Amino acid sequence: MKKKGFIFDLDGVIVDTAKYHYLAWQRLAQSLGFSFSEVQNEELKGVSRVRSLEKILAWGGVTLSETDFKEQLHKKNEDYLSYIDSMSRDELLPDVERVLLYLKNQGQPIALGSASKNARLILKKTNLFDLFDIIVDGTNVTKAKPSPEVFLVAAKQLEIAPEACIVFEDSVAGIQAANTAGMLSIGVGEASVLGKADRVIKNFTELPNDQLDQFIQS
Ligand code: B16
Ligand code: MG
Repeated sequence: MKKKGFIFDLDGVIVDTAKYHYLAWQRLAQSLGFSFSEVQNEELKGVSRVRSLEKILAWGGVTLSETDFKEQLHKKNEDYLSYIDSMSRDELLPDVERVLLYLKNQGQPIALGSASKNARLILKKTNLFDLFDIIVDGTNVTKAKPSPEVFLVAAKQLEIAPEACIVFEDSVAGIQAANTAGMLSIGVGEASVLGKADRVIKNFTELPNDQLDQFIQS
């Protein structure tokens, strides 16, 4: 059996947490006296916590001292974690567990490639932790997406060549990262947003097991 490296983003691909990041950031912006649009929010997906706050403050024309910046980061994460706290397995995105289990049963290497520092917590909460051979998250990388670092580190740890890796991503920055890494990029979401991906699916119901077999054999 051939082996491919299957690399999954977390927020917006495995769990429906992108909406919680949005709510928490929006609440933070409003507390500073402005708001931002859903279109702008697309630019925050896959982007690190620090970089996200820098972008939001620039949109609102707000400057903070280093201490206040750190405090806002902390507050945002506390707010986000309060949503995560009441999250259940119902928030797994459609068919993602079927895909993970099928790949696992086929002996395919599986990695997480996420910008989130909360990734391990969320995987444990949703009982998916053990399905991953490798986890690379915001605590393991120095360069955020669109740098390919997170996916290249995952490929290296899986011991699979980048050209034999398939990345599932919901963010523009993540698709760019996968493309730069020389991997097959599968966008999960809207084709109008993820046009640079090699292929776009709305969700995993569009990837039946025979399509996964084709990825493995290709
Ligand atoms: P945290 P992903 C990313 O996760 C999110 O898309 C992005 O919105 C978030 O700012 C980033 O993680 C950092 O997350 O604040 O939990 O460390 O999509 O790369 O799995
Ligand atoms: Mg994501």
